[in-house]
Amino acid sequence: MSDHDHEVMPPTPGARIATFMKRKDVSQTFMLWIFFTAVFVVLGLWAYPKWMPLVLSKQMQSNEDIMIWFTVISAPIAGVVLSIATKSFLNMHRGDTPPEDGVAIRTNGPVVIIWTATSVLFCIVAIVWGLVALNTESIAAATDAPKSLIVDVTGAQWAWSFYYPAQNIHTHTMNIPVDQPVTFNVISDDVNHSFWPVQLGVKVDANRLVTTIVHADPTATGPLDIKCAELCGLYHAYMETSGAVQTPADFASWVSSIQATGGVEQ
Ligand SMILES: [Cu+2]
Repeated sequence: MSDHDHEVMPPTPGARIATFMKRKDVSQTFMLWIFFTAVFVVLGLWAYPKWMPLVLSKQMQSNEDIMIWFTVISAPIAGVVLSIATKSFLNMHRGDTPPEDGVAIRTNGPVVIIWTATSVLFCIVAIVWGLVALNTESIAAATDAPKSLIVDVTGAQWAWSFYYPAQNIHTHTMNIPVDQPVTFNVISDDVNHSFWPVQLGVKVDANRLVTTIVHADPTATGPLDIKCAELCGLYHAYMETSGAVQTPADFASWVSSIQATGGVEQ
């Protein structure tokens, strides 16, 4: 005999919900839902900013914001799935006679409408958010171009190299000054790579014969990890170098120290 057999349908939707919520399995699942939702909200708002890489640019800040808010928005949904799964697991039946299935909800009009509409809404928010960010970024890149520091980035199996045309220096580490927009002209000498200065929050393909351009606005000083984000052969995992977002004075002395040794970083 399952619980459902003795249920008498109350007359109004409000009374039906109240009866539904009084069921022990439902109230326990509800408490689990609150718990898991809270866990994910705390994870998004408190743990992510501690776990993610340093934020050294506007772009990295907006990446982090998106990660945090999407985690918070999806927390109740992950919570529903986990709470039902946990409750089902704890209730698991032992023995030869499985209980009857519960009432199907796939034919329940309001439930289907609510979950479809909610999913559509989330997708639209994500698409609009992404397109607005992309467009804002393109406008900023064009507006900032005249005052940007230019860095020509070359990927080759398996190292990055940099050329600063205005300063006429060749380097294998990449320093840039804070509070000045920077434009990276990225190309490859051989196979496809992907230029990824982690703490700047930008990542762009490095292709042979075609220059790809990416733009960043450094907002804080700190160390940079520069990696390849496209599987490019045997030593792909070791295709990394370092650098820093520096104060303008530190950047200027780094540049002149390289110019003093013939324009090539030792
Ligand atoms: Cu690579």
